[in-house]
Parts: sequence; C-alpha cells; structure tokens
Amino acid sequence: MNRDANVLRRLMPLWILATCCGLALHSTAHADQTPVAVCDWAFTDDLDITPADLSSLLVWLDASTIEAADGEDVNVWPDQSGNENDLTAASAQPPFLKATGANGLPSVGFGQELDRSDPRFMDVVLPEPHQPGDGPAVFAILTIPEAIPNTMRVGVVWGNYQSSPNYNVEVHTNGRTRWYWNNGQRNLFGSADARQDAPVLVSWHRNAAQSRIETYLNGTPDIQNTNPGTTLAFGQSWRLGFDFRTGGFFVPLIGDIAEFALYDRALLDNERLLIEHSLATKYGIETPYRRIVMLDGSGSFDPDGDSLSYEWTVNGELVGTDEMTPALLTCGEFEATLTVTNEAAQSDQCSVSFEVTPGVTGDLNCDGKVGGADLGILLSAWGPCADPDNCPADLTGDGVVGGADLGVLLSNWTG
Ligand SMILES: [Ca+2]
Ligand SMILES: [Ca+2]
Ligand SMILES: [Ca+2]
Repeated sequence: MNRDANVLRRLMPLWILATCCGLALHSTAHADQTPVAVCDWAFTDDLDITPADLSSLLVWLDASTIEAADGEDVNVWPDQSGNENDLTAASAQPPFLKATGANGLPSVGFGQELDRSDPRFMDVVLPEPHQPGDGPAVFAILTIPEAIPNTMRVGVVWGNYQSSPNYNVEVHTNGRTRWYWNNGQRNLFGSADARQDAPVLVSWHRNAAQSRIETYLNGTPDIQNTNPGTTLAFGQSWRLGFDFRTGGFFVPLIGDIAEFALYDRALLDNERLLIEHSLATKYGIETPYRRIVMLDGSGSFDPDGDSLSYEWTVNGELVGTDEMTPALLTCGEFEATLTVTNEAAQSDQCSVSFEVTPGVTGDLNCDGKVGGADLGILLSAWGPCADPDNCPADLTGDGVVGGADLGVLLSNWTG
C-alpha cells in the first residue's frame, strides 16, 4: 500500500463521521419546531393577587404585619416587598397601631389632630437610589378625617422633599390628590375628595413612555395629565407620612395608612386594576365594577419542549405576560391575542373573541348591582323587543319586556 492510500484509509472514517454528523446536525435543525399558541378564557371570581405578584416592587407595607398591640407605638413597619426596606420611626413622634382602623383591619395612625399639632412619620433609607424609570406607581390605603378644613393640606404620604431632585405624593387642600415631581417641574392636583372618614384607595402613576401622569381615588380617574416631566433617579432617604423639611410649613399627614406599595416602574393599566381590585376587596372599598376574565394560554406548547414566554393583549393593549393572565374588563366585546415565543425567538399567535356580560341577572347597566338604574332601563324598554336577538332587558328570552322580566329583576334586587 502506498503512502497516499494509507492516508486516504486513515482519513476515510473522519470523512464518514463528518458527513454523518453534518447530516445529523442538519436534520436536527430541520426538526426544531416552532411553538404553538393555544388560547382559552373563562370568567372567574377568584383572584388571589398581592402587590408582590408584580415585578419592580420596591416597598410594600401592610399594617397587619406590624408587631404591636392596639394603641402601641409603631417603631418598625416591616417591608413585605422582599427588599428589606423596613420603615422605622426615627423621632419622638412614632405613629401608632389601630388594631381595627381600616374597616376592621389594622391601620397605622399618623397625625390625629386636625390642626396638625401631632406630626408622626416613619423613615427608610433605600440601599440604592430610588430609580422609578418610566414610573413610579404608588398605592395607599388611607383614612382621612372628613372634618379637615378645606384650606388645610391633608399631608404628604411619601416624599423626599428636602433632597434634590425630589418628589412627593400627597393629599392636598379639599382632600385632592396631588402629584409633585422634580422640584415642582410637575405640580398637579385632582378634584375628588379623599376625606371620607373611611378607608380610601389612592394611587399615583407616572408613565413616561406613554406621556401620562394619573391619580385614582377608589379606582376612579382623578388627575389625568399628559406631561410626565423628566425621568430621574432620586436619593435614598424617604419618609412616609411627612416630607423632609426641617423648618417652615410642615405638611405631616393627618390620618391613617393601612397599606402602601411603591413600584419602580410604570404599571400596565391592567396591572393597576389588579392591585386596585386586590386592595379594594381586602378593605371593603367599592371601585368601578369589572369582571375578571382569566386568559389561559396553558394549552400552548413547543413540540421540542422549548420554554415559552407569553404576551397577552386585549383589544390591542398589553395586559400581561403570564401564561395565566387575569384581565379586569368592563362589559363589552373583546378580542384577546396571545403571542408565545421560544428561546430561538420563534413565535406563534392565537386569538379568542368573547363578550363580557354582567355577572348578575338583571344588572342591565353592568355595575355589579341590581337596582334602580337597572329598573329604569327595563321600564324604558317595556313592550315587544325591536330585535329579539339584542334585547338585554328581555331577561326571560321570550321577545317581550314585561311583567315576567320585572319579576326576575326584582327577585335579583341588590339595591
Ligand atoms: Ca422548538
Ligand atoms: Ca346595575
Ligand atoms: Ca321577557
């Protein structure tokens, strides 16, 4: 055997190996299959969500986690966000626990005198500068005395006023929500009155990407502004129930705080609604009625078992990025679209259309109750249905709005 034949014989297995593996790799690439999106949905009344279920939670305070008896000083309010941003009472003016201050649940009493003669507050030094990005989003359960004079600011809920830049979220004169940002670059006031002698849910939202600053009182829009101001990082020292001014016109909060949550980002509208729903349900606060639709992408799969990410939109608006995403929707017609994407950035979409209807028979205006407004709608539709297929007041489905429908409505009356 000459030398060339010898070399060829030695190289032959390598050639076969390379050919074989090249083919194998080639056929593996062909076998890699794209994901399959599968959409489903259902109404649910069961929504178990807390502020910690959303990302970028920086501080979460819940008075029920405080270790103090009724009337005792609150020296530490433990942070539930997982970031160990506990608040401490740094002065001789600690707030105190009210064991049943918020519709039977605990709250923390800050200033109790209408003339602001007993300021109380708590401090936290965050481990890093507070960087709200496009946000922040702030939620608070407050109880504010109705008797506070119109001309008196109710007080600062959260702020770092003496720093620069600074911002605070506040309830101002006439019980109006206030948004103060970047040394007054944005200084906005709502019009609703938070002085209700009962727990109210106040939330403040900045969404720089969408050019929005908003506040909500019990889930109802209050401040609605389109100039978000400059996106900034702030300092590390923050105060709850006061601002940081050491002299001049102090603005300690008059009232109680039962719960507080701060996010370092802008929330989606649906995310805001989920947290509002959670807090309002917990404290027995009435917010605008919405039904919970569970968008279910759990039937989606990748044939090769690649892990998937999920993105749900409803009528084109992003509502969440979980396999199971709850959406809070008013009555109407909707199309939900799911996009699933695998690690190789291959994706698939599915859509499902559905109609959100009142959860209670006889609730013709979709506010979650059966009452006078619904009776008015029924009476104004009295008689044969013009279009029996679209005749909501015909509760019996016989093509006529009459005594039988009235009977159904009255039997479901909630007032
Ligand atoms: Ca695949
Ligand atoms: Ca109704
Ligand atoms: Ca009927």
